[in-house]
Amino acid sequence: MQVPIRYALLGPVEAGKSTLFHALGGGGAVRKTQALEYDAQGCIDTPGEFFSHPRLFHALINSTAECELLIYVHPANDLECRLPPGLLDVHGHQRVAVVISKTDLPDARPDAVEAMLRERGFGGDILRVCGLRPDSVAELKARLGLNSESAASSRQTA
Ligand SMILES: Nc1nc2c(ncn2[C@@H]2O[C@H](COP(=O)(O)OP(=O)(O)OP(=O)(O)O)[C@@H](O)[C@H]2O)c(=O)[nH]1
Ligand SMILES: [Mg+2]
Repeated sequence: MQVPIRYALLGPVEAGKSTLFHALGGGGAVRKTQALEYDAQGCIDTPGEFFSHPRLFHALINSTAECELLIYVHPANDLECRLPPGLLDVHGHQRVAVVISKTDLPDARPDAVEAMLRERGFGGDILRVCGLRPDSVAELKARLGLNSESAASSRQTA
């Protein structure tokens, strides 16, 4: 039997996490996220505040421990990264993906943001998305390996 990959969305306030969560199939209304929100598969949307307050890091780390994939979402018009170094590396088994969001904004500077994130030590693929465009979200979903039809996107059980 195949079970969908469980992922968690993390990133600053207003990065577009809930918009993505909804578009990726997590359901629920997109409104200010007040607490951890789970979909039926156990995927998690987190409030940006969890990510900004060091006192809440342990909650973030513990509650996302069961996820195979952490998706760090960073807006294309924000040249500052407040991600504490190493926060996403606590659980060695997790894949970490970086997504630059809101690429449609007039002040979006995805190349500069990507360079800044690389300087902060993010290796691997840095993907881009406009969470308001279904085609862009579909492409992101495929690149993250989250398409449920694809065998590679699922973890095998039994
Ligand atoms: N232009 C544009 N606006 C977006 C995009 N994604 C989200 N937004 C808007 O940005 C605002 C914040 O989006 P959310 O998805 O709620 O952001 P969030 O990261 O979940 O925010 P918190 O829950 O507060 O941490 C909303 O008004 C969205 O409609 C995008 O790709 N482009
Ligand atoms: Mg939210």
